[in-house]
Amino acid sequence: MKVELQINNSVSARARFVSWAPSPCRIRVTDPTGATSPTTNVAMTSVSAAGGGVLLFRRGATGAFSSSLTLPVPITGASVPFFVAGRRASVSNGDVRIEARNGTTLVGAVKLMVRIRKNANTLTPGERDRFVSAFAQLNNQGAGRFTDFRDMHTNVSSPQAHGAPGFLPWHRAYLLDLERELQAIDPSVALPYWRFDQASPNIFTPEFLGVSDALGTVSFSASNPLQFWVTDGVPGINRRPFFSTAAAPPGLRTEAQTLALGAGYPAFRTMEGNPHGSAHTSFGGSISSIGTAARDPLFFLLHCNVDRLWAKWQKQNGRFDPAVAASYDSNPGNPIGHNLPDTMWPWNGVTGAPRPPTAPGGAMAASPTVSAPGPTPRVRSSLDYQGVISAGSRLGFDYDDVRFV
Ligand SMILES: [Cu+2]
Repeated sequence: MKVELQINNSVSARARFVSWAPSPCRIRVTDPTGATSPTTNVAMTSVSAAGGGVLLFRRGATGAFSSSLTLPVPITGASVPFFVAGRRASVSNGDVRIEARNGTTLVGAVKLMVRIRKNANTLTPGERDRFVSAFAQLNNQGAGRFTDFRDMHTNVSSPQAHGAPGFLPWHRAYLLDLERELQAIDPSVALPYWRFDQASPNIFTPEFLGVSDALGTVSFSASNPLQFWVTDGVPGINRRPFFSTAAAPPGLRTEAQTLALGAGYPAFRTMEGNPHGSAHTSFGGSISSIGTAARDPLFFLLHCNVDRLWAKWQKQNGRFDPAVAASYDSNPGNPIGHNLPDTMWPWNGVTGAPRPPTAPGGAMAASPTVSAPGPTPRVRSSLDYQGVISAGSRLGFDYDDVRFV
């Protein structure tokens, strides 16, 4: 007997990535040879490489998870649904597998990755190098697709993304679009975050995001492909920290202070000023101004932490549901692009006032693992990123310290 395991309801190897939020999966018999009854029990377990990912299973869309799952599977070839969730994050692609057994006989197996956004300061050298390599390839010395991401975040487009409640939803979509492009280059990559309220000395190294001299010129090790970074036709990165990179920048709200801003979104979104803005202006150089910030790869790690803080606040206060008033700031005076039903620029392709004159980059990148938010995300598409309210809203990413259960 043989079975086929479909992760994220797909036979594609590109879909064999899970996070904390459960992934819909299917099992079916592809070869019934040796089966003695119309339905046969198949037991699935999670088998980890050393230090690798760990999986949990459950049969339905609700209920408790467990470390193994036995399902009755018809030998006709009809599919049986189940769910898989990450329990421990992977460090490399395929470092955990599902083994399916009929009795003691192995009848199927697939390798997966529990792909999770992690603290950049604690990445393994392998995780760090794969991220840096994918990011450098996306930039391709100034000739790559990264140009679109740089052009999405400018002074002209700023009102689409800043100074109003859509700040957090817009940047969540922006990071997701970028991360999906990185994953198209290397599917094992997840965007890491810079916890700017903690010392993160391992980020500001020659092997990772580089070391700044007194003028702000960032240098890299000979093996770091970010040494070839080019934006707006200008080689290199200018970043001048006003703090010791062995410590955290001073004057920023800590995570606890940020989460304590309030249980309603209007109070929480004041974090756009501090810590978000304060993190940007703890440097001189491009990252300190909206119009140029996206020239610096560090920008995306900074914003990943901003997004993580929002995720953590959502989890703490139960703020995933766009229909619950406290999940958002639905002021009737919000500008276009900042109301829950509004489509977001540039993915909507809309140009001309009150939208910017151009819409770089086209539609939101598709994912092999999830269908949301679709090519034209709306503000509300960003809220239920784990699929807590509606499983179909799951965006396919998770943070190491923001669990599903
Ligand atoms: Cu921004």
